[in-house]
Amino acid sequence: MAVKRALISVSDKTGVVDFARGLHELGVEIISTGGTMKAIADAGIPVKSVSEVTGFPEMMDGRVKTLHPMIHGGILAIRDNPEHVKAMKEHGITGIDLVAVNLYPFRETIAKPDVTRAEAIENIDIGGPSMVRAAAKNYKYVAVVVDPKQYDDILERIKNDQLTDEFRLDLSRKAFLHTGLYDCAIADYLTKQVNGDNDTLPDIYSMAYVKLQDLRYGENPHQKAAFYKDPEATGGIAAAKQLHGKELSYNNIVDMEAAWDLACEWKDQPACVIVKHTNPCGTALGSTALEAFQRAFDADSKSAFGGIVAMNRECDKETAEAMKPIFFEVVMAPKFSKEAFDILSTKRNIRLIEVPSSEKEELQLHKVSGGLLVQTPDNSAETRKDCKVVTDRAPTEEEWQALEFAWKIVKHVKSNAIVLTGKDVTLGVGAGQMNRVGAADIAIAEAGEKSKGSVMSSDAFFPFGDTIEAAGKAGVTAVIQPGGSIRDQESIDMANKYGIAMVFTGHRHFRH
Ligand code: 93A
Repeated sequence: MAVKRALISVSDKTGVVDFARGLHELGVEIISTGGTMKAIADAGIPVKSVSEVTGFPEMMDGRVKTLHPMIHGGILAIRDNPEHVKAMKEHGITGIDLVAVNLYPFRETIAKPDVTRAEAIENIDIGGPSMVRAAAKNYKYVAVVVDPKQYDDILERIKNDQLTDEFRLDLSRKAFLHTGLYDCAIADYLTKQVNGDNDTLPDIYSMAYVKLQDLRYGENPHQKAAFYKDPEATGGIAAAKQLHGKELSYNNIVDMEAAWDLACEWKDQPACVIVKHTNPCGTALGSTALEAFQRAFDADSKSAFGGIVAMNRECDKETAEAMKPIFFEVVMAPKFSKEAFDILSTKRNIRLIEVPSSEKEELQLHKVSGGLLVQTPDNSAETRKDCKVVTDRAPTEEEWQALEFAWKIVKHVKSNAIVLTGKDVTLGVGAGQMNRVGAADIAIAEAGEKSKGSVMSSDAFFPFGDTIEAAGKAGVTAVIQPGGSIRDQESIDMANKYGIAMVFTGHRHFRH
């Protein structure tokens, strides 16, 4: 497709002068709006103002610049439709073959701390999206460019007559996505304006996620899958950087989320988590990253095989050396030292992932057929201050530390969840059982001899005294649980019988 005339109107002026120069050198006539035109003209490149084309000045603070039949007729006309050609002739409309537009910086504006609603509204672009959508609709005759990163490719293609139908269709797709996401950002902002701080979730949940990559397959090889990203997100798993290893699988990413979430529970001390099938099989704190890793691994070295490791501290040389002989699918850390990278990257089957920290609270989504469940994250984090001692004996200082540690972990284990720990290392984890005493039996069996002197956490209350009985027989000395069962007294009596110190948190942490 030959390009004779281009309209350039951009808020982000990155690369626009070079692009205009390139177009000019290829013999393309350029028309442009105020600020863009100035940038191009200042560089000595010939450019015509939109006002000259429309016969109208830009008016109303620029709200009306390009919204005119001389512009939209030039973009939308079907070039080989006699009626359209006649209309163009009659009204002196000249065709526009290329539209390069990027929009008023709405997202950047609302991200500013003290932005007013008026300022945000003024930054809603109307003329820009209209041109982008018009050009995208008429992709058979018009090329639409919304991203400065595309400029060089476009110039190259014009030069080599490679602005093919297929390529313009792809530009059109990108353009509609661009305006669509822009409108979603506006709708989200306005939803927050309407709801204020009243904590309600939006009436309409708009999912504006863009594909990050196709995955080889889903949970199983016969399922198709892809990974999508919130274009606004700067942290979290979707923003993680893979430094080494094979492509991540669907299950890897699910497990990475679980592991990273738990590792981020501790800020002041090195922590390490090893996850299998979304449940932590080993979690530990240490004075160094190495110590935390070794203890998390030793907690259940059998299950750790092929696991996902997440650490809340840089992966250093010593930790990498300790990890090297063991098969892990993924190792995640905020950073890998150069030595650690050199050591682990000799292994072909390990994936090394750096995860940027993310403070943003995201809603949690769960798809059901024909609908979507949305909830705020489970971010309540009870400490001993929130707890009520319900037994004759109160926990010792050592037991309190262990209970707080165990309570943080049980929140990240599938319900029904029972976790046995020491002061800063897990001893047994019972996950995803259909009855609570069953989960306890698994955790106790896993801990073996180490269950003597351990503490136990439970994600929800005990409906009967049987779990505490099992714990007492196994040598558990303290228990943390939400409380709230009509038969709480049965569990309290049982705890007193075994000399167990038990505390209620008042909050449960189901994870289904
Ligand atoms: O205010 S608008 O919604 N009305 C318009 O008619 C219009 N035409 C272009 N915004 C409009 N634009 C936008 O102006 C473009 O999308 C672009 O972001 C910006 C470029 O303005 P300038 O060239 O003056 O910097």
